[in-house]
Amino acid sequence: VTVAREIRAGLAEGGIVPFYQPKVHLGTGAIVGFEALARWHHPARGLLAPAAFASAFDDPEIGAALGASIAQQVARDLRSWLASGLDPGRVFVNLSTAQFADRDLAESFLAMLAATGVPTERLGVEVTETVLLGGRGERVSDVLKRLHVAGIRVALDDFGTGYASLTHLKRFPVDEIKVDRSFINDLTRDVNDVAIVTAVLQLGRSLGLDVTAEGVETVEQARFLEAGGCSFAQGYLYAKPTAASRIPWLLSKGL
Ligand code: G
Ligand code: G
Ligand code: MN
Ligand code: NA
Repeated sequence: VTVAREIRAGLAEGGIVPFYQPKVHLGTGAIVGFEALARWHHPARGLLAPAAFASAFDDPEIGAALGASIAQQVARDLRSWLASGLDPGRVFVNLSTAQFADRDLAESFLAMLAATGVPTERLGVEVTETVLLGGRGERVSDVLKRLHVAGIRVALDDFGTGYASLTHLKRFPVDEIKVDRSFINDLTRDVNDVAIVTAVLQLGRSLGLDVTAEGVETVEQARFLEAGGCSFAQGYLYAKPTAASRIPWLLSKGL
């Protein structure tokens, strides 16, 4: 069985779902939103993280359907939390290169939100530099602009791991940057990571972009980031990606 076929079956069975990792405000510790991260309840292999099916996101046959399914499920989860009077903040979904094959990606995304009854202020999208550089630069820029104008925030993911990052900040309508966790891991031990993260935080301040640090695992890392002016953080220090069914509980009790 090819992965694409298995994924198609997984989608049909509703077995590929978003988990949610909280994004917290470093100053207050409050949850300001979530990143949606796909998980696959595989019939034989159990709960799979994306590493086990990463190629599917960019599969020309199945990648777009996979992305659309995750976005649709996120919108439904958001609607249900909002209807219960909860404040989930803003939820970011990851967009893959395959999804940009559709020139009407922005319109489809916005129509899906409108049909589900979720305000655009509740959504964000994350794209990596790989997506920006994927050969559909004009299309990507155009789609992101339309989403941005409609009120959806755009985050540049894995910032610093690609190249020409600074050009991207000019060319694409980026609202925030996410510092890759490879720079956060050894932050309190490695002088190079300190220099890089400090520079990214300064860049964010100069350009008026919010910065989220990914992969924050220790209190020391969080303190360093907060002192450097970092706004938001995600990581195991706060919470792992969590099933949708547990989010109302998380939102009402706090971290
Ligand atoms: O959840 P985990 O840390 O294992 O995710 C690994 C990678 O898979 C991350 O880089 C993340 O961006 C990517 N990923 C997770 N869910 C999605 C998704 O719904 N769409 C896309 N395109 N990538 C995702
Ligand atoms: O590339 P992207 O940022 O979308 O990937 C997020 C991935 O990072 C997810 O697979 C998630 O499970 C993982 N992750 C989230 N927080 C932490 C953390 O604190 N430590 C580690 N090692 N991985 C994390
Ligand atoms: Mn991401
Ligand atoms: Na990332």
